Amino acid sequence: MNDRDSTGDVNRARALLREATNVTVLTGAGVSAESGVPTYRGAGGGLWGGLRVEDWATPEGYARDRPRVWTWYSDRRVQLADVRPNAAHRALAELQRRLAARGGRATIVTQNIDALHQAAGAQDVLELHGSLLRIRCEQCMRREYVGCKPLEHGPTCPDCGAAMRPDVVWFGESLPMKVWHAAVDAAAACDVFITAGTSAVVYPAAGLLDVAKGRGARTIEVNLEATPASGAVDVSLLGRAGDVLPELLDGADP
Ligand code: BV8
Ligand code: ZN
Repeated sequence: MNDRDSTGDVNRARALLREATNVTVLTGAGVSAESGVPTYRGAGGGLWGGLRVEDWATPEGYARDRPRVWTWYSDRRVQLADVRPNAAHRALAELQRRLAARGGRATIVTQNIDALHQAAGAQDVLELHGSLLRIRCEQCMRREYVGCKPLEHGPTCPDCGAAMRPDVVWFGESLPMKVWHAAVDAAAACDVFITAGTSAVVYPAAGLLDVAKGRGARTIEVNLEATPASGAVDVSLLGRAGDVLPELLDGADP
């Protein structure tokens, strides 16, 4: 258990969840860290296969060296075959079930591209930055599920013949609009907004906290360390997401 000196904060967060009927959760790489997926920055953050995300997860990086970027995503995809959801993912899927059982709703909005929320049983996950497990056509946007299989270079689109690419949002690229609008709606409609395992530096995702606060939601952060969001939330819980999130569900039904 964490050596947090304020279990009172956990009780406050639990009380907020108990009274909530509509919860929105924004997750980042820290929620998958305990599954062994490296984070991008912050505590324990690392490079991906020696490549800086900001240099290579960009249209310029792709134009510079398509095969290298395909191999980079292929390696990350193949690694996912041995990765399982952790207690944090399972707790959020359970939170969805418990809220649904009492006529409420919990929406999971993730920046992660590892599909681990879905693997843990979460429903209707909003993937702001796409997914490692899909590729899409550069022209007609046809999407294909490829799972964890290695793909050293992109196939061509069966519909229009154009090149396919990883179905991942790169820096400087806009987010999938339908997903983004659904995420903004979920942040605007919730009673409680939880931001978990994110360094809160990548926008527009990090701005969802402000949308929720602006509409009067109470806010909770779960992270190993302080982030730019910490000063703005009602309750900041320092600890591992795999410990803290299940703790929020412990005991009384939130
Ligand atoms: C957009 C997919 C506009 C790729 C990612 C200059 C030029 C261009 C753009 C910008 C610019 N300045 C700002 C921008 C906007 C830019 C941005 O925000 N940049 C940042 C770096 C300043 N954003 C964009 O470009 C976005 N698009 O703005 O479009 C636009 C509009 C219209 C038309 C055209 C354009 C697109 C952003 C998406 C980029 N793609 N990934 C890939 O992964 O290969 S972002 C990348 O960072 C990941 O997706 C990741 O999800 C995201 C955020 O990182 P986190 O999830 O927070 O992970 P991180 O490692 O940072 O932190 C982990 C946290 O967990 C830490 O706090 C750590 O303490 C904690 N932790 C660790 N272990 C645990 C834990 N917590 C709890 N428990 C643990 N066990
Ligand atoms: Zn196509």
